[in-house]
Amino acid sequence: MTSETATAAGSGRNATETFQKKARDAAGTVDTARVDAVARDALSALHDVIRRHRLTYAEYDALKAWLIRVGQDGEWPLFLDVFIEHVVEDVANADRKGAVGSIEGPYYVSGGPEFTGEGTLPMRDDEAGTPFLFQGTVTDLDGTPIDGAVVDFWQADDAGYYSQFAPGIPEWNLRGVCRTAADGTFKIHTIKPAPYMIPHDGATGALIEAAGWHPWRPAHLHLKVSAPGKQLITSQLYFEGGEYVGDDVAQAVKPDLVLHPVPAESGTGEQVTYDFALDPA
Ligand code: MBD
Ligand code: FE
Repeated sequence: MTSETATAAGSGRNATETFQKKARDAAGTVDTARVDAVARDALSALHDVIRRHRLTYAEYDALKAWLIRVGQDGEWPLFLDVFIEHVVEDVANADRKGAVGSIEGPYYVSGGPEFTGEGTLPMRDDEAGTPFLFQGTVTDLDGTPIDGAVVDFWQADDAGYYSQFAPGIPEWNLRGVCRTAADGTFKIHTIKPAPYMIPHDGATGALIEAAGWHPWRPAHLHLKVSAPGKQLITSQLYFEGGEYVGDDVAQAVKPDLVLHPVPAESGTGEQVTYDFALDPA
């Protein structure tokens, strides 16, 4: 154990820095008419909520204090990805014919350790959790396997912590990039994650508690699947019968994303086969 403990502000700071590195180039690309239309409607929706609920000054001040705290805790990535991103994802991927998407969330890092065909994610010698083989084939929409497609994979550990966002975990723990073999297949050896409580000792948790909601997400795997000439898909996978599959705080579960694992052929742990068909770019 390290002396540092995982805190919402700690993971929030890392998530904010990670996003700022990734998003620097996106600033300034939105045109004036679009900002006018969207910002006007967003504000007008909020004005309507204030009128309908007859918001008091005390409530307005509580909101202001809370918004300030979200920033101070570095929790804008967490709050937005938990409560807003699922709708953005639905809109963005509505026209796809292939693999079903889900939200990215705040804890993706590019540049994970790479392997081809089959490999084991970096993990500690005593990594807790049921051994789990996640395998499948990446194809185009016609079902033709894609050689060298990329399955970029990340997940929380058995205690619900992500490497690089909680302290004391090896840098690339439970993260990795698998290139498919010539026949389009991938085999990723990992552990089965546990249900996951989003960091809740910060501003996002304060809202959840004040509203009487819960901070849980079902156990999930994260991935980005891509290949040259194809659209990258960002998704998540869940486990049949898992707690919170029907009640995800981030509303990011879809029926097609629920896995049905079976006992592993190796005799140890579980395995599942899940295929991805990629839409053309
Ligand atoms: C997560 O692990 C996650 O996947 C999302 C969407 C939000 C917070 C934490
Ligand atoms: Fe997650």
